[in-house]
This record gives sequence, C-alpha cells and structure tokens, in this order.
Amino acid sequence: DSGMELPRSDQLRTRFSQMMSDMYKNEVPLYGQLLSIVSDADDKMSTEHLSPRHRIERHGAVRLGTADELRTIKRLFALFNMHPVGYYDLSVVGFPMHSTAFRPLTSAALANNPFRVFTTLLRPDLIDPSVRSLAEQALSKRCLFSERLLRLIQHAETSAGLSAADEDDLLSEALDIFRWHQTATVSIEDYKKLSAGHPMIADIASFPSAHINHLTPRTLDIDLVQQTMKDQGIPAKERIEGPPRRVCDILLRQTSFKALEERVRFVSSNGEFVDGHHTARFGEVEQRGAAVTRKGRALYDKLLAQTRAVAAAQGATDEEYELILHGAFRVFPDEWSVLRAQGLAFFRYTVTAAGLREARHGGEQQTLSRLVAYGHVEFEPIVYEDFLPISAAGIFTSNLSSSSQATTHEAKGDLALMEASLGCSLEDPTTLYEQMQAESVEECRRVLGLAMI
Ligand code: OOG
Ligand code: NI
Repeated sequence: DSGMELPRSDQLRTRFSQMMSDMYKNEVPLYGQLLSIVSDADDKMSTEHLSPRHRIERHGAVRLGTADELRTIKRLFALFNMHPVGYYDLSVVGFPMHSTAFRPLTSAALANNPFRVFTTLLRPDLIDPSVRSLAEQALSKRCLFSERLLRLIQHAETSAGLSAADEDDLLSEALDIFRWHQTATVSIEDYKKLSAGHPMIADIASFPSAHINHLTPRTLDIDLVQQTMKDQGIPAKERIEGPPRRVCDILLRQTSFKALEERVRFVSSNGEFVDGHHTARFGEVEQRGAAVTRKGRALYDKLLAQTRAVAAAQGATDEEYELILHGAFRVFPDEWSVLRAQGLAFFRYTVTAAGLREARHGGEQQTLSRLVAYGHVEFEPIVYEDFLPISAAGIFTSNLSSSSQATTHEAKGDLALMEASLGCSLEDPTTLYEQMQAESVEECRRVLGLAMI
C-alpha cells in the first residue's frame, strides 16, 4: 500500500455501494443467499485471480420517472465520480423506456471501485395517452429527494468539499432515494391501469421512492453460479445472457434470479389500506471480460443475431440455444494474441523488465507489434465496464410474467431525448476504451524514451 489517499469522490462511491448492498441484503434476503453462492463459486477458483476488491458489488439498477429526477440523480452521482455513459434502447423489446449507465470514466477511478448504476428513464412519448396522464399525475406528486439532500448536493457542487459529517448525511439521505416502500402512492385501481399500460410503468410511477431493483456482484464462474441457483431451487433466469463461455472472456455475461412477488399496500379513496402484490426486485450476477473494438463489437452483434435467428427458427430450448451460441461464436478468435493482432479487443500495454533495460538506449520510433515481439512491452485485456442492450432487454423481460408490449407505434431509440432529459451529452463507451488503450501506449512510449510508437 502506497499510503496514497483515494480521491474523496471515489471513497464516497465505495461507501455508497456498500450501504446499498447492506440495505438490499436486508430488504431481499434471497440476495444475501446469491452473494454466498457467488463467494463459494469464486473460492473454487485459484486465489491468484482474486483481489480483495473482487468481492464487491459491481452494479445496481434503478428506474426513474421524469427528466427532473434524472437530472438530480446525475448531480448526485457526479459527486461519486459516476457519469452517464452509453445509450440503451429498450423499445426494441416493446418497453416504453431507455437507459444509460452512471460509472467512473478513468482507469484510475475504475481501479478504485468500478461500481455503476444502470439507470432507466420512462419515455412518456411511447405510452398510451390515458395511461400517460395517470403516470404523470402520480409522478408529479412525489419528490425522491429530501430538502436536506438537495441542499447538500448544492453545497458540494459549489464549495471545496463537504465536512465529514455532511458526507455522512449526504450518503444516508441518498440511500433513502433507493429504499423500498411497501405502501404505494396510488390506488389499486390506478395501479392496475398503469400495469395494463406496461408493468414497468406501474413499477416506476406507483411508489414514493426509486427503489433499487437489483444489485449485481461479479463472479469468475457464472455457469457454476447458474447451476447452483437451480440446484438450490432459486428461480433462476432460464439462460445466461451475452457471449458463450470462452477461454478469453469478452464483454459481459449475466444471469439473475427472477423478481419476487412481494406484498404491498394500496390506499383507497376512503383512506383504508388494500393489500396487493408487486413484482420488481431481483438479484443478478455478472462475469466481465475484455472490452471489444468497434470491429469486435460488430462481429459480436452479428454472431448474436445469427444465434437468435437460428434459435427462433428451430424453436430451440435453452440447452439448444447454448449449443447454437457456442457454434456461432467459433469464428470469434479465442486467443489474446489473435484478438490483439486482428484488432478485435482493447488492451492495456505496459513496459516489461526487459523493456526497461532497453529503455536506456531510447530511440526514434518503434511499432507496437515489434515491441511486443521483442518482449519489451506486454499487454492485458481492458475490462468491459458497460452493458449490452440485448442482454439488458433479456433481464428486463425475464421479470415479466407475460410478454407485455406497450409501445403504441413503431418505436425507435431516441438518444437526443435522453440527452435532453439528462441536460448533457452521453459519453461513448468505445471512445473511452480507445482512450484508455492509447494512454497506456503513450505511457510505454514515455518510459521507453521513444520518439514515437
Ligand atoms: C435493468 C435491467 C438491465 C443489466 O444489467 O443489463 C440490467 C432493470 O431491470 O431495471 O440490469
Ligand atoms: Ni443489471
């Protein structure tokens, strides 16, 4: 340990994710069980793969109702050094929503703690007008943020930093945004109308908070976790989303246990409580691999589309789907050196001991491939930090009892609407990986004393 202090915002992110985890374990005991399964599965891997930081949640997800809510969330998460990256269009599966992910941007901040929040926003333009006005009415009556929280955010933005006591307050007030409430803000009749529009509309608009709907630890063996969930009778999602199991993991593989049916109370017009049910909260695990280049992503998208088309045409079972997926991905190289040579994945380059010895001689210019071939520079894959739209859609739909389709017209993604709602533009994930790779090459150039690489 170098004794270097982490930036304040990175510390806040870590504390915030820990508090969310404690709260969620308390609220959803089955999530605690999933964490034990993951920890047992990872114990079976050799310990060299495990860093202490491995055992922390990697993401959570929330769903918001209005642009105002999203903007305040943006300001809050910025204090945790989390910023909106990437656009996810959920209208492709008939959901009247779109999403982004708030996450750290730089290699240094990601190394400190990569916690991210997949954040979904309702799209009123895709909702039937009668349901829309009901949803808007319900949403206009709630405020997710306490006065105290809003003052603390403002203070943090305009001053050099918060006192330790104010930071504690900020975190606990922030946690309240995501807390579960058993009592809905709407009547059971309105809840049913909202659900008929789409179950997600009811989930977003019927409650006083923006309850966290899942948290997701990272595992090293998602297939084992999936099997263990099934063995223990946990209602696991039928299939793992994303690429197949490989030697060289790429992108993101995900599975979950399905949302639980929970008791909630509705309030009727005469002030009495009516019992009902709501399904929203689940647990998920992820296994992360290398970030891929635009070329790698195009290949991934093509092979996944091919898999889905074949599986649909055959009416494939979940086991058959996995075989088809494996077959399709045989053309995606599965060796790091080949992935690198073909420009399919992103890598972080570092100078080796041999390279350092050579560095004294300096030099004019050198190609990266030569430096790698001489053993002066080595490389490791850059971890994918984002999400996958089709996987996210699969996670969303696995939590619906029926395959409800709410969108009323030919729905399309609307990046401009998302950016207008956020009040800023979104970072492009691939550009961030390009920068990370380029920074590592530049650092090698500097260390090796070369004029150019
Ligand atoms: C989010 C579902 C998507 C992921 O990891 O892709 C997701 C939600 O259900 O709100 O969490
Ligand atoms: Ni998730």
